[in-house]
Amino acid sequence: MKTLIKNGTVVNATGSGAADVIIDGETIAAVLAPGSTLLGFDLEANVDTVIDAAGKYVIPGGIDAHTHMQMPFGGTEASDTFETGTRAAAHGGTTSIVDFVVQYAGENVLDQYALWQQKAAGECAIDYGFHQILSDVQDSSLTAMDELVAEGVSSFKLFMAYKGVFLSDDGQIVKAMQKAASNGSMIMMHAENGSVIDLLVQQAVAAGNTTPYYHGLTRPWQAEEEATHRAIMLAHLTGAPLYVVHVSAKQAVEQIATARDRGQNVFGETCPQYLYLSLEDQLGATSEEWGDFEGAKWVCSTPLRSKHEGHQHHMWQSLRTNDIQMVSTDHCPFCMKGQKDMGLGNFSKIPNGIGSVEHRMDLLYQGVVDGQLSLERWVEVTSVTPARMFGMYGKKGVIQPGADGDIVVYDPNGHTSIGIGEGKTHHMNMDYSAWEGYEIDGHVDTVLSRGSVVVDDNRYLGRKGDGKYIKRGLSQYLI
Ligand code: DUC
Ligand code: ZN
Ligand code: ZN
Repeated sequence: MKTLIKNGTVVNATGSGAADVIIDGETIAAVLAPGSTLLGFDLEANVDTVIDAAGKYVIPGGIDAHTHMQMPFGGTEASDTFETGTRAAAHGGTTSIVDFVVQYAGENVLDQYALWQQKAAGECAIDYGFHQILSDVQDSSLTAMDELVAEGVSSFKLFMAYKGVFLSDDGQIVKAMQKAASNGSMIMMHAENGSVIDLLVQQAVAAGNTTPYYHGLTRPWQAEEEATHRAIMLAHLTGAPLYVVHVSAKQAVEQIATARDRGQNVFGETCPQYLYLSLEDQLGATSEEWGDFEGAKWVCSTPLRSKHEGHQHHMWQSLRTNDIQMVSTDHCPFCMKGQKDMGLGNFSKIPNGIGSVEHRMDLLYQGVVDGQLSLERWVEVTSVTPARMFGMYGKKGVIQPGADGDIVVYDPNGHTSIGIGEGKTHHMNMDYSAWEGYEIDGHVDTVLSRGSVVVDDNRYLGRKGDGKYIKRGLSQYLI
């Protein structure tokens, strides 16, 4: 099967220009000047499929390096399965995800890894890799870290919050960091001070402050800044590379920027919710159906921040200046009915998470339209850097000969209405959209995963099980 994508503007991180792309089987075979013949060969007559991308961008498929499909969490399970979540991702121009194997305290890391491989096998619409969550860091977890790196799991997420569920104490964190420093893997950190948060939550609930808004107030930016600083210091002590996930507070960004200026291997990820949504949106949210519980739709951790404190502006700026390197979603969807509503009368029982895997490429493209990012930086923060950060670049994250044929044809003159209301839609397994009402000045037209068209003009043409496991290497940012 040979495909020619002609007349488009190919966008890589290093620049963009008119080019035709030929895909042979699953792999990009050539990127040529528009209308080229190859040694006199009439390309168009010798391929099976021609996609006309005139007036459109041809970009490397999106890579969402932070998703939680069917994750058991908060007394329930994230509502997207590997099947539904990866299909939704494909609709939105994401052709690879990196999800998280979960090891809760007391569980065996390698058993959990085998379980997650089973859960995903034969289910995914697009390619997928895994990070490994470590909760308690047992001796066997440390040896498992070496084995997992050989399996292509080269990054390990630790938590400084969620005591009794995920939290590792500082000694456990240091042990895992020492191992990462020795085997070249990446430590990912959920950086919030869990003890402080637990106390504030307890006090708020005791005082009768139980609506979703208090979720944000009891997870203040100081708790994020403090934990980010501590994680950076522990990484410095051990020599481990550190990737701080879902950064929402500008003060946490400043900690990351300072460490980077010092030459430390510290990286930061933010998510669309911290670029667009605020605590005030959550406070003001009300509906006939849910009253002030409507705000539960946006309960996630780290939480939304106040728009009066300048976090959103700072986050866009940090993406431009590379103080923050990339954007993932932390896709962790829950339905309002039967899941989020477990927290009616007590916000601390609301399962934490927002679903965005389908909308990341569009929401970040809107940043290009709004003058927040260049076209190339859009591709960089959504595809190129995730590929480099997590050992996939070359195959993923670039349009060049030898790379996988993971390509999105994006129409800058198209339009996307996000949500679930009349005439709008999404494909995530959720009974609401955290993004309802967002209008995007662009559209994902055609999505190819390893050379096969999986989405065309909003129609899904792939099959579950098309997606293959990505055996990742070490981060390409480390020396
Ligand atoms: N934050 C969330 O909002 N959901 C899943 C886990 C996390 O850290
Ligand atoms: Zn987290
Ligand atoms: Zn997460």
